[in-house]
Amino acid sequence: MAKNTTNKTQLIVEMASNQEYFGGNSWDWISIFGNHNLIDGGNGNDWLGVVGSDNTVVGGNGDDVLAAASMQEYSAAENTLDGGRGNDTFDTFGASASAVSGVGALITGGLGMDQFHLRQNSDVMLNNEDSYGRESIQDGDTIQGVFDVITDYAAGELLDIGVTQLRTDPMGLTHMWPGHSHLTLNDGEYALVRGNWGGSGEFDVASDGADTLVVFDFDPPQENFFEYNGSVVLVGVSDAASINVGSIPV
Ligand SMILES: [Ca+2]
Ligand SMILES: [Ca+2]
Ligand SMILES: [Ca+2]
Repeated sequence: MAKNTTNKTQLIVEMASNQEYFGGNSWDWISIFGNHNLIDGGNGNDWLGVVGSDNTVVGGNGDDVLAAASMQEYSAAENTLDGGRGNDTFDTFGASASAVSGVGALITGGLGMDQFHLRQNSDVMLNNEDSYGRESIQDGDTIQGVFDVITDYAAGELLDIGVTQLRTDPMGLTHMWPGHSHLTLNDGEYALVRGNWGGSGEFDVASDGADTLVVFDFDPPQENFFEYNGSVVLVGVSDAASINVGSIPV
């Protein structure tokens, strides 16, 4: 399909893979279930959603909603969301299998005051064996998980992660043999970890790092050995005071 310059609203809901969809100048609703697709909303305030992996969603001009849900059981979703100009809203959902790492949604807000509603859950853990037996994380540890990533988070943009209680104590560890430890938060807490994002599903803990990883426990209470956690990398964000955690009004 070629670029779309019509002014007619399109409503598209399809199962597809390896396809391209282009919205026109009006508002469009495009919702695709499948992998390796391109969805470009064009101008207007569009609603664009994908369920699957390796999809690219482009909002373009307008105040768009871009949503990505993972449906995979064994791999990270690796969807790319690009909001473009306008005050865009991003939604992520999904859960990954145990011990999987990678990127859930790679998000670029673009121009405007964007907001982020993130509910991607994964097995967030330390994968360096020397963490075994320690009480908490420290510089030099490597956190692994399926991270959402915001490449251009700007100070004050609203981050809705389902919890609002900042943990000020160091995160605890639940040790699992062989050689890894799960990050442990109380239900309803989030924590900020400074470090350096490795470009995929690894984050190196360093108190003078260039990036911040937000880890959050938005699950209903579970009394298992360990819980999955949400996680989002804020690339290039090192000032905790610039991070605005709250709730997007519905
Ligand atoms: Ca459009
Ligand atoms: Ca936009
Ligand atoms: Ca934007």
